Amino acid sequence: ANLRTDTSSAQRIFWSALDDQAQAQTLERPAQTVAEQTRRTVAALIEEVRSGGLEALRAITQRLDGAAPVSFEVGEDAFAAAEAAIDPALKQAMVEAAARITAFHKAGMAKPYAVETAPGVVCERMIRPIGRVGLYVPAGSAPLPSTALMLGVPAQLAGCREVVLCTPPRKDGSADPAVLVAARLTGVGRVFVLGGAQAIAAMAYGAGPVPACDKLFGPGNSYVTEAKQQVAQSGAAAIDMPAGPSEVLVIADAGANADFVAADLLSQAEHGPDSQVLLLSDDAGLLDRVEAALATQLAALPRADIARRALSASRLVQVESLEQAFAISNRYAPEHLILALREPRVWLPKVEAAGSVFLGDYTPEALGDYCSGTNHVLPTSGAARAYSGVSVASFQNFVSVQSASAAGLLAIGPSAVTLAEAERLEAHANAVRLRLQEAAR
Ligand code: HSO
Ligand code: ZN
Repeated sequence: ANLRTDTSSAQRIFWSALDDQAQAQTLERPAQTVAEQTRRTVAALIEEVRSGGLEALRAITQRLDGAAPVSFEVGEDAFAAAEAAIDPALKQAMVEAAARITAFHKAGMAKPYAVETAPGVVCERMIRPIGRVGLYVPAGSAPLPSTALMLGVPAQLAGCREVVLCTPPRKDGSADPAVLVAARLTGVGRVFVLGGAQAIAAMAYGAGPVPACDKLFGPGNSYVTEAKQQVAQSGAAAIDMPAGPSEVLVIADAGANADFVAADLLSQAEHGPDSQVLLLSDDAGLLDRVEAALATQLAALPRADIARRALSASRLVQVESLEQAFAISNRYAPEHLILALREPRVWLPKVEAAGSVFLGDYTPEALGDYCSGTNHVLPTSGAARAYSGVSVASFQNFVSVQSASAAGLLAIGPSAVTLAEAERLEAHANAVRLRLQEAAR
């Protein structure tokens, strides 16, 4: 049941032929354990930035990126040069994507509300932007200006007072021009050409020109992810969500287009060798066709090496029914879930846990990655069971407010006294009793 044709193709699996343990193994993400070495390296970098400030940022950047900028902050001239340098078609595509991301995220914004919970007792919830936020836009194997849009737009809609962005330097020490244009488009205030764990440390603690931020957002390599984890743990800054390698799960029926499905699997696989790709289908023929299409399409990809490595750890699973496929998907809780089904919307109620769902043959994940309007910063590694993708709410605090009149206190105060007495918290009871006496007079 566990056929492996060659190292460049995904494993073929018959779900029902597997015992419980093998099924669990099939859905396991590769070990996410951070090497002790990585943990220590990151801790040392954070400490170096904390104690050394600007000088430390220079020394680390010289050491790791091979360039020592005098100033890490991107100036007006660099923004202007970036505007001039990028293809107008790219600029236009980013403008349109930003507009759609804005439209979708704005429609989903929470509203403040007030409820009278008893006569004379009003409870409210007000919304405040998180003051200072730090966005990280990776540029490892490829710069991701789309990530600047995905983080910048909701930060702007939330109205954060200060939005800073860090992105790693290119070989010549400058930032990717498209990332700079994307940052400007979304109203990011300050951009620093600074990458890796040192950027996360700088945004968490403040270092050199980089201000300390309340919350940090964005994807990154294992050092960035570990640094976010460490600054969050120490209480220096909050973070958006736990992060792991990107992943997609496709559920396809017999009528699915094998070329489309293969292309979607490969678009995830090309992100990195550790990307997760799963295909579930109740049709063996479809799985055969996708397997063939994978081989053909893979050969023509510039990032074939990366995609091949990701594919070798990926799985094509034959299921007995689409119901079974949804049960497996919910258990796996994928970051991206593509429903390559004839009636995808009919199946949608079955989805219990997923970061973002793509319905039907004409909604590739790549649309959501760039420009449908949804966010592409999403929970990975099964976090979708309890975490949601980035939204405006990720950049806001929700503050509750209550106010009671004398009548309101008389109405609910006795309950508070009873509860306080049950908990043997006499001062609590007194705080209410004193006022009850006063209000009753
Ligand atoms: N699929 C990635 C996002 C991305 N794709 C950016 C292309 N650029 C993680 O959701
Ligand atoms: Zn992608």
